[in-house]
Amino acid sequence: MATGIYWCFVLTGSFTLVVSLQFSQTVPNAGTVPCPGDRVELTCITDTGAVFWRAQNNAGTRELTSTGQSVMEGNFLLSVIAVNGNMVTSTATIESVNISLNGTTIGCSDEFNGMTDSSVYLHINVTGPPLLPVNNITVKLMTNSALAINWTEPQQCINHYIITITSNNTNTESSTVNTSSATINIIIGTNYSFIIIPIDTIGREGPPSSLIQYIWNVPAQVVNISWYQISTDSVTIWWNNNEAS
Ligand SMILES: *[C@@H]1O[C@H](CO)[C@@H](O)[C@H](O)[C@H]1NC(C)=O
Ligand SMILES: *[C@@H]1O[C@H](CO)[C@@H](O)[C@H](O)[C@H]1NC(C)=O
Ligand SMILES: *[C@@H]1O[C@H](CO)[C@@H](O)[C@H](O)[C@H]1NC(C)=O
Ligand SMILES: *[C@@H]1O[C@H](CO)[C@@H](O)[C@H](O)[C@H]1NC(C)=O
Ligand SMILES: *[C@@H]1O[C@H](CO)[C@@H](O)[C@H](O)[C@H]1NC(C)=O
Ligand SMILES: *[C@@H]1O[C@H](CO)[C@@H](O)[C@H](O)[C@H]1NC(C)=O
Ligand SMILES: *[C@@H]1O[C@H](CO)[C@@H](O)[C@H](O)[C@H]1NC(C)=O
Ligand SMILES: *[C@@H]1O[C@H](CO)[C@@H](O)[C@H](O)[C@H]1NC(C)=O
Ligand SMILES: CC(=O)N[C@H]1CO[C@H](CO)[C@@H](O)[C@@H]1O
Repeated sequence: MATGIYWCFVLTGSFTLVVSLQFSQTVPNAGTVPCPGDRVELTCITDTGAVFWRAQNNAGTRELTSTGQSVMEGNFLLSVIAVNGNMVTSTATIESVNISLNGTTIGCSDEFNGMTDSSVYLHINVTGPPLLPVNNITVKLMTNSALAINWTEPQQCINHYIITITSNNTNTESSTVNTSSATINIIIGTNYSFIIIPIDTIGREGPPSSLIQYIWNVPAQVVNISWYQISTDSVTIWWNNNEAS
């Protein structure tokens, strides 16, 4: 994944000096693809007393050596956060990553060699739009005027959901929730259908659930409600009329 320790053997005369370079994404955790708008931080640790960044479309090298040093290079803020002997810990940060930075590369090296580029490169990943509809939909009648619906988040980076509620096949209204559950007020004798659409952190819509639910001819006193799931995203609810008085 994005993390690793890269070893580099430098032959200097008669002895071998082992130099290590550690370069990985540290915010969010290595291996986690950031959402658009997230802060992204890459950390590079060298033990040569200096860190060499290549952040500007790989053109040009920026050498940093002392604590507190900070410079804007291309899309990255490069900083040295700690120096301990020859060990230099440096970060490259994007405060708010956007999709146009997807695939941007940045290199880090522990040495500067004019002829050969010894940098290790990482490329910035940013999540694409939501591709999956919500799943594991559960419907539960709370009272005879309130229905609780919940579902599981289809993937990361979902900011909120839009629930479209259609009653008696005529009136349609939308409701926004930022949890994966909702309580819907229902009126007896009304048929309802619901569609849930996930929206990500920058407003991109995911696919709608094909959730089609109907509630019909609800008696005044509901004594037995049932629901069944036709598929992972389709639920039909019904009341058992016979048991209502
Ligand atoms: C971005 O994704 C590629 C391919 O999965 C991976 O090799 C690379 O390490 C990732 N970059 C970061 C910073 O995690
Ligand atoms: C994406 O972020 C970079 C760096 O902050 C900025 O230069 C660029 O204009 C942004 N692009 C868009 C489309 O917002
Ligand atoms: C970023 O690139 C990867 C492939 O390298 C792609 O899967 C992903 O959808 C892209 N993200 C955006 C926001 O386009
Ligand atoms: C949805 O609610 C039911 C109880 O009504 C609960 O058992 C289930 O774990 C909940 N699912 C989610 C994804 O929260
Ligand atoms: C509700 O749906 C049922 C089954 O499709 C239908 O028989 C009934 O007439 C509908 N009621 C209303 C008020 O639309
Ligand atoms: C969404 O969550 C925030 C807190 O994270 C809260 O202030 C806001 O009221 C919520 N909005 C909705 C529509 O639930
Ligand atoms: C739906 O139709 C039924 C039967 O005509 C009616 O009793 C009920 O009030 C209607 N519901 C709404 C929300 O208009
Ligand atoms: C609800 O109705 C179903 C089907 O008629 C029946 O099998 C079930 O036992 C009933 N549940 C209760 C709690 O009455
Ligand atoms: C908790 C739970 O029931 N998770 C299921 C949600 O649906 C997916 C498939 O759509 C299942 O793989 C999960 O086990």
